[in-house]
Amino acid sequence: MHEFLRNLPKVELHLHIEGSLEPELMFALAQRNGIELPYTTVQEAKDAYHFNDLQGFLNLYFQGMSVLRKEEDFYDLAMDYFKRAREEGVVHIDMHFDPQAHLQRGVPLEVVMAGLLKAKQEAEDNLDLSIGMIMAFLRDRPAEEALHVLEQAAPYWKMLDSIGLDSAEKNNPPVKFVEVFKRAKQLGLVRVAHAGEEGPADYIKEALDLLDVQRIDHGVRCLESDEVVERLRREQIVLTVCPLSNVSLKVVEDLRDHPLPKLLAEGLKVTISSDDPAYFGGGMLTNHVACAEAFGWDEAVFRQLTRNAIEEAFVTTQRREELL
Ligand code: ES4
Ligand code: ZN
Repeated sequence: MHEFLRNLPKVELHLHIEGSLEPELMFALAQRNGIELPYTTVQEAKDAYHFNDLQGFLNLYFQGMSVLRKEEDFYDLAMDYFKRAREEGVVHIDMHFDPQAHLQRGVPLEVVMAGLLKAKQEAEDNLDLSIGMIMAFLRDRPAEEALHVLEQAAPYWKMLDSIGLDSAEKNNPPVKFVEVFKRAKQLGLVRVAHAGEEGPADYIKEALDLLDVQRIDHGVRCLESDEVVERLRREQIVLTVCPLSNVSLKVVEDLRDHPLPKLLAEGLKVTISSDDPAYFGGGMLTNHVACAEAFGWDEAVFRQLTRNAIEEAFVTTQRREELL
């Protein structure tokens, strides 16, 4: 099964590139940029990666990315992950990135975009890996700030596949971002949002109704509402489920208790992603292997999940045909 899963050409729809920053690279970039870290060794950093909830993780995630300052840092961050993912048999990645987390620290949008776009170009030219770009907004920051960043990103609109909504979900309902998503729609941008990870099933409904999103990131709490499940099934809205993330952030206690089998049994369009591989115990292959062990799925299940991801990935028609 491990060999099958390694060789399966996998498509990742839910990945925060800043969450792919491995401690080894974090230390190298800290040294390059003369930045002090709260850890003295790679092992000490890894030992700190135990979370009680999403906010506990976010604190370390924002701390970790403080080493990203220059264009080449963003390039190295992305290339490091792309190479690793390719070795695990990943053929496409839709990558979230968080401009506000960098703007806040005085890193210009141009620096972020230049580094990430260069890595995307190189991955597509040399690694046979296609990359989608999802510019995400931090939902625990004001909507006005998100709107401003969206306008500031005008030179990059045509290079974006979608906008997204991430960070602390509780008490930051989708409705807060209606204006931002309306503007994005007006600009012809696709929209996705995290919903139903730590937040209630209602947030999934809100994201669909008020933000007009094409995908729900996570969405596992949909099972708390028959109405939401029915809606997701009828419209075959894709859920980008991140199994090891859900265990790390205690959305579920143990992978064997994860609702993935239930979501599949409900006829929902499920996919598997890693979310923040450097923080949650591994990338796409590790997530797939963990699911095989926890749920006893056969090859056919993984083929179906991969087909779901290919159908929903931000790729050209030609690339989709190559992947199918
Ligand atoms: C995130 Cl809401 C959420 N979940 C996982 N990783 C993230 N990075 C930024 N927001
Ligand atoms: Zn996420």
